[in-house]
This record gives sequence, structure tokens and C-alpha cells, in this order.
Amino acid sequence: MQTISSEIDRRYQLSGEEFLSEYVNKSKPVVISGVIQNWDAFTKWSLPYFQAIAPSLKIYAKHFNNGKIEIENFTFQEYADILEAYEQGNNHNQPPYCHDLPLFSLIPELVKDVQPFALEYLPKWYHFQWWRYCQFFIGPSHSLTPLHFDCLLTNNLFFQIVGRKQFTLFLKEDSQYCYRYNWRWFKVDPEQPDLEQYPVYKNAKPIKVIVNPGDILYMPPGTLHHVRSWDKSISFNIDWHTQHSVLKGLAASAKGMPLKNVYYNFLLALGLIFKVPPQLVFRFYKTYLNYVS
Ligand SMILES: O=C(O)CCC(=O)C(=O)O
Ligand SMILES: [Fe+2]
Repeated sequence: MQTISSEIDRRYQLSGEEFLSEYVNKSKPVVISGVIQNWDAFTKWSLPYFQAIAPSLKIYAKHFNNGKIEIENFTFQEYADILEAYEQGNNHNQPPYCHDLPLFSLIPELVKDVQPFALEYLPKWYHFQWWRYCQFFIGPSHSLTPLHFDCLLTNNLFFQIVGRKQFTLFLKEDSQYCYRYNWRWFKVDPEQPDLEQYPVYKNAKPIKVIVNPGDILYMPPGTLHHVRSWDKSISFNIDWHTQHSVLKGLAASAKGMPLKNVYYNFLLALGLIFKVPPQLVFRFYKTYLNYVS
């Protein structure tokens, strides 16, 4: 029988230096609290708020269907209506999940709601307009992101604003037990693992983490994650490389990383290693934010 461990550090007001030496440099996940709880986002953000400041903005949401991703377009109003009907029990079909949306670029006004930002955790190269690298996740209760790792093998800082989410993490060494396909997706369902079909999964060590509003979750490059929303939820992340991780990302081209991903890692290497300014790199990198893989 597998032991479900909850072994992850929870650190209050972790400093930038401690974060780097104790977590990033050791490839160790951590939940950080006590850093962002005063952001205006916690009192302001909701779908009606987004709708009010960007009434004509079109957003997209994803259906994850047995390894396939289908996209549907909405206004915030349409999406809010579907979510509300679902939460009230008037519609039993799981609504699609608004997933990987670069909302700060679409509504720059939102950046002022996340001040002061946790810049001490990011390499200096990202400080210039850091918000351009963020992706949002907005969805109803029970939304699911199936098991995967982030496709450029970046570090991930994940900010939970509204609602709670349950992450099931596996360190990258466990990927051999989880049946990988399409570069970054995994066939095992950690909520209901089928050990007959996927027998070596018994060796994997899932780490369950509940992420609450105000928490920041750090996932090192290659961490597998399966994410279940407990509530209606708003979150965003920032994927970022260090000099070390971008080189490892580039080396993964020999391990089957798709060429397009290698291209984006090459751009980030130009910035992080050869000090090409972020304004120039971003001109080419920005298509990554709409890249469905
Ligand atoms: O919140 C989610 O559902 C998915 C988050 C995720 O996969 C990420 O931040 O990379
Ligand atoms: Fe992810």
C-alpha cells in the first residue's frame, strides 16, 4: 500500500536568500506563507470584477479529454454564468477550465492588485515587467489539471488567490513510475491509480499539498503535478529559469523535448546567460504564452 505523504516544508516569510539556498538550489518544493496576504487581489478579484474592467475581452477555456485538449471561447460574463449555474447545481456538466491565460498582459490594470510583488524570489533578469510571464488559472470547483510537468522544465511559483487547490506532486525522479506520453503528460491518475495497468506506479511517492488563498507554492523544474480545485478558484503562476535550469532545459532536447520548446529555452538562455535584454527576448518569447502543448 502506498503511503500518502504530506512531506513538504511550509515556511512563513521566507527570505529570498533562504529560498534560493534551501529550495531552488536543492530542487525542493515549498509552500511559502505570510508574504502576499496584503495584496488587494484578495479582496477585489472575482469574475464580475474582471468583467467590469474588461467588458469586451474574450477568454478561452480548456476541456481536458483523455489526453486531448479542446478550447472554447467566452466573455467573462458568459464564463461567470456557466460557473455560477454549475456551483448552484443547475448544470451538472463540469465546465471547461480557463487555463494558462496571460491575464496581466490582457488587463495590465490588474498588476497593481498584486503589490508588492514577491520579486525577491526571482532572478534579476525577470524583474523588468515580470508580470508578462504570468499565466492565470480560473475555474469552478472540481476543476482538474491532469498529471504533467511544465514543458520548458522551468521553476514555478504558484500564487493562490481565491479558493483552495489540492496539488499531488512527484519529484522528477518519480516520472519513471508514472507512464509519460506526449513529452510532459502522464497516464497515471493519482486520485485513482490503476495498478493493474500501471504496476510500477507502486514505487512512486506522491506528495499531497493543499494550497490556500495567500499561499505561494514553489515547484522545482520537472516536478510532476496533478491539480484538483476544491473550490471556485483564481490562481496564477510564473514560470522562470535560472542559468542552471535553462541549461538543463536545453540539454533536454536530447531527451525528446519538442523543438518548439527548445526554441523558447534558447531565447531564455540568451537572456539569462548572454544578458540579452528582456525587452528584446520577450518580443520572440511572447508566443509561448498562447502555446498549447
Ligand atoms: O492550477 C492548476 O490547475 C494547474 C497549475 C499548473 O499546472 C501550473 O502552475 O503549472
Ligand atoms: Fe503545470
